[in-house]
Amino acid sequence: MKLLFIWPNKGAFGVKPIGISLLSSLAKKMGWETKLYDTTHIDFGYTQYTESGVLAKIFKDVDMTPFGWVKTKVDMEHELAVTLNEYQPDCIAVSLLSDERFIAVRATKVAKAWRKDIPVIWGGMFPTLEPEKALIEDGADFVCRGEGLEAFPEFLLALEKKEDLYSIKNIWGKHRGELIKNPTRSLMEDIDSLPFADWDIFARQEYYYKPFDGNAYIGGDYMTNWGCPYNCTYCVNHFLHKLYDHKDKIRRYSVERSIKELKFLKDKFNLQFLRFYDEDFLMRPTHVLRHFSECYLEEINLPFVIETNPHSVTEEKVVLLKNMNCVSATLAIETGNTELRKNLLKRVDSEADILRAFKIFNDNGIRTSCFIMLGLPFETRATYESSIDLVRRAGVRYPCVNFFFPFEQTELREIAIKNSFYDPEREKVYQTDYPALTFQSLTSDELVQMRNVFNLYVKLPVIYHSYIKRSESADDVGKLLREKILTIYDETVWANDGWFAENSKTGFYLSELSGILHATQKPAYEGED
Ligand code: B12
Ligand code: SF4
Repeated sequence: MKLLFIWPNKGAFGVKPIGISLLSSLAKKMGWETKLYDTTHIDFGYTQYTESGVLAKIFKDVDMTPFGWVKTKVDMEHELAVTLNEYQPDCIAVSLLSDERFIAVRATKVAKAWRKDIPVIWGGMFPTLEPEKALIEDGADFVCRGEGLEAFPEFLLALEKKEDLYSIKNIWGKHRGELIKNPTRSLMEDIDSLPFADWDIFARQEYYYKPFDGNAYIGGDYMTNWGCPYNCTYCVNHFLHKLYDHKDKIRRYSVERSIKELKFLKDKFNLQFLRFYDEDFLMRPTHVLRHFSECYLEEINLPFVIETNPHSVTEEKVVLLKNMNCVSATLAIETGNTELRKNLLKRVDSEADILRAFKIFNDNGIRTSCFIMLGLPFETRATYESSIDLVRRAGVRYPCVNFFFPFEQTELREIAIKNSFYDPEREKVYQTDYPALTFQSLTSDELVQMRNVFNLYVKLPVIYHSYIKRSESADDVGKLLREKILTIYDETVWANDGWFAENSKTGFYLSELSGILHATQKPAYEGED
């Protein structure tokens, strides 16, 4: 039997989704042949994250084209139809997040036009959150609601044996015009029993190469801790807690299993770098991290990056990370405004936790990054300035600021709609560089400029701030000033690994900026002829 995975990827390069890797491995274990069709290489007309990130000084400009990071205009419908004809699958498995829905709908139409009776099953975050929309509006025949680790193999087995497809827990379907909603099963307990990730289906280099600090590395994608117990209002986790009746515990691969799998992947794919996707890498007892750290150092010893919550950071854990070759940690700050962070976002970490956590990472020489969401409900110029202020005080080396998007089934989406910041009738696709919400006191164009200069305010001394502010206006003077400020940024911040370093040219920079401002300013009175 043949299974075609479709990953309707809108943006990400350098990634091998863990869900597809595991499901493909499980299917192969059952004797199915698998193949992947994905849209990573297709230009759908959206600004790429890396492009807008370079503009906003979030990333260094690394030429990734030699590693296959190239998007082109492709007729997806034609390309997928060719794949279907050549491969002749028995089932189509689409894995998608919310912002990939529009591509998934197009791909599903192609599949159903190719063969009306081909079973198309959707899984991943969007169908988990909105199964009815996926089935009724989007054309999926089946949906996996929640975890697929046990449900999907059962589904494939039923398909293979031509048995009942409509009474499998987690799988919803349409049968003779009726919606079949099966109950949710508990999460799989023994995740150690899963087969190793199947990366053979990721056959091209663009899934592997990742840029880091100006260079490109062959990278691996891995997750050791599964889940997060918190309930931030903008995140899917509070929905997932309800879905699993609050019985979803944090699951974790044993140290032995992780190390064995990482060693296998490292050797097979010549890995040079690892990215851990645990929502909070440090959410584990210190003794467990110590054991992992020792084994990792001995068997794997690749540089790696993590994400963690300021709440979980301790000096002892960070020292262990440093010893095991952790090169970067990203921590969420989201907003510098305490009221918004605590009461609107319901984050558990305080400002003191944030300041303490960054200090520990900085003191131990691990590169830091943070997430900031701009354009949150109730955002104002003042809340924006408090974010700049907190990121400055925390000493974040590479701040990463993106726009907030109100994803389905989140509490913050409801708040955004109720307070007229977001119109669900005009649903947009998530873009890092354009606000999804609208505000009375800030225009979308102003917000775009605010994102683009966020890091300039954070990194450059206050003496430059009035020029940065003036450069937020996209008139001729603003554009010239911005150009100059970006050069100053390159010479004082990028050249010093993300930390501002005074150089002998400060006086020169300031006189240039002042020159631009004054040369282009019209005199108040030009005299009479
Ligand atoms: C790794 C990760 C990424 C990676 C890889 C993304 C990917 N395509 O896999 C990268 C860095 C690229 C990424 C980017 C983004 N991400 Co992200 N990411 C994650 C993270 C931390 C882990 C995902 C993961 O691998 N989980 C482990 C695997 C095993 O689970 P899974 O993928 O869900 O798959 C299981 C089931 O869903 C199901 N399943 C999945 N597919 C299928 C298919 C079929 C046929 C079946 C039957 C079952 C099935 O079975 C699998 C096994 O149980 C999640 C958080 C989370 N809790 O999931 C956020 C998360 C998925 N990301 C999110 C977001 C918002 C983003 C970004 C928009 C962020 C940004 N600022 O740019 C971008 C979007 C880019 C994109 N469209 O790919 C949101 C998604 C919200 C939503 N409604 O879609 C999440 C849930 C974070 C959150 N807490 O809100 N992300
Ligand atoms: S801490 Fe992160 S992963 Fe956990 S609920 Fe909050 S946003 Fe989601």
